[in-house]
Amino acid sequence: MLLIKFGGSVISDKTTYKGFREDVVRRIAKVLPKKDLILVHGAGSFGHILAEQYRITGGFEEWKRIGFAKIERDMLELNTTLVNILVEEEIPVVSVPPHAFMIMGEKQDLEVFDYLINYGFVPMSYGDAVFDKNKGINIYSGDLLMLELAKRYRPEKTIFLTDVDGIYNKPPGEKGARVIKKFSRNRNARTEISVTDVTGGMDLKIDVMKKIAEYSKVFVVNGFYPERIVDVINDRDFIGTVVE
Ligand code: IP8
Repeated sequence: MLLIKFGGSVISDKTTYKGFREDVVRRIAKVLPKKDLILVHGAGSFGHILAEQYRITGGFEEWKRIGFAKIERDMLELNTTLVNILVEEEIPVVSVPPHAFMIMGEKQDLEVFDYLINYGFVPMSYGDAVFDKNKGINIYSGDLLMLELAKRYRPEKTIFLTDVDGIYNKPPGEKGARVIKKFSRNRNARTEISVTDVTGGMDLKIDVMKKIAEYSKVFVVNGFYPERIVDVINDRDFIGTVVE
């Protein structure tokens, strides 16, 4: 079993509201296996811009209602666009929208994933605007969903597709920045990479990856080079980071 997350910055241009990277997604779709696969995608500019504008993580207030509705709509649009491309490649993807199966702060019911997997489908879920037991509404990050799925299905490999070459020792682009090939889950390093994700950015991501590494081998690979996914799948030397 393979668990893959399409990072929001891979599938969308994070600076342009709903800027979709169709060419990138099509190239990735061509190298994905057609079974024993669970997919999750991030929100990118289909979710984070409005989530910040409407301060969704701050909980429910009347004025946020339309913002919440717009995020739900935009995430469904992004998800459907992805599903279309993957189904064109003959991958039997079935969409599982988080707002319909989970409430934050409550036990989540992942049983539908069991059915999908047992019947050979490829479940595709995502980071979403969801209901929250305490705050009313909230944002559920695809990274946290990755953790739940890794715990439940113990995939052999978990791959995070990002817009950089892996986990760096310092922000990519800075002098001396290099990709860390093996990142130990016991390592305490903090990155200084600044991102505007409402769901916590790179530090939270690394924390989640370290937790997932308890259940699965975790890889961080640049999604703009799909051949690197093929290398990881085939146990070949690859450009990226392994968290173990
Ligand atoms: O991009 C965030 O999911 P993520 C979901 O996986 C929204 O952190 C709607 C902002």
